Amino acid sequence: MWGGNQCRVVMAVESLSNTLVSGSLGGGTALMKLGTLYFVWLGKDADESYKEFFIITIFITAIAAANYLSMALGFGVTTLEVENAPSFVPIAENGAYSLDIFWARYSDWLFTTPLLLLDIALLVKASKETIATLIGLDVFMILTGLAATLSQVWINRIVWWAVSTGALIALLYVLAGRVGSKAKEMGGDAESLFGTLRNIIIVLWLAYPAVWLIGSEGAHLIGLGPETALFAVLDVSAKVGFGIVLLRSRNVLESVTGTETASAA
Ligand code: RET
Repeated sequence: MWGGNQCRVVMAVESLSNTLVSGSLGGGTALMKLGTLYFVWLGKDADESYKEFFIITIFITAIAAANYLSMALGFGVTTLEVENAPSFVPIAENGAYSLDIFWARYSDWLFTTPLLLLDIALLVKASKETIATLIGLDVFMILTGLAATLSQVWINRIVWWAVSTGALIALLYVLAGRVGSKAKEMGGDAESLFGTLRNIIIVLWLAYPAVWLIGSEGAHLIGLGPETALFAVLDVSAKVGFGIVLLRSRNVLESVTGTETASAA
């Protein structure tokens, strides 16, 4: 049995973790909302020819703000019983534990990750086939990631995680390969803006499966508090950071869409 002191330490750690969870969700909501307002303001005098980039990016942060709000208010959360966990999962007792799942992450990512890819694909005027391939792989990645998160037998969680990670690697391969060569054809500022956005995607997106694996959804090496904070930093950087880089490059958007009018004429 635990003594009073140990009990107090556990309670202190728990309340610290709860603070980190609610702080990250509240902070995430606020930053996504601010990002949305900033993009609306930036786009107020955007030309029709490149307005689509503003519309897509505003939806990305607005959808994320709504999903973050739902998690912060406790709506986008559910509890799951996991069994047959290996002994290195610290919270498992006889292989079983109950897990808080933020399903609203997936309803966020299901819509916002395709929109991010659409932004970068439209920038280099990728073909419809390439856009369909990217978005198909992306939706497959998020839905198999959801299967990982909702699986109740521990090893199945890891199997689905591996399937989802395979889709992410294929997606990044298409982005760097096929979409990259389209960017090379365009050259100039468009190519270098593409390079920056592609690097943001490669670095940040690869961190998601890593956080999932070490976090509460995988091996539970870090608790729900740090995991929620890490996801919030990744989400804000991958959406608001990405949007700032893209939408503040108005001259590039102008030149990309300007060429389109010229070549159509
Ligand atoms: C999961 C778990 C299973 C394995 C993989 C994942 C990848 C998620 C990614 C999410 C990207 C989200 C973004 C949000 C924008 O803010 C589902 C975590 C591969 C890549 C960019």
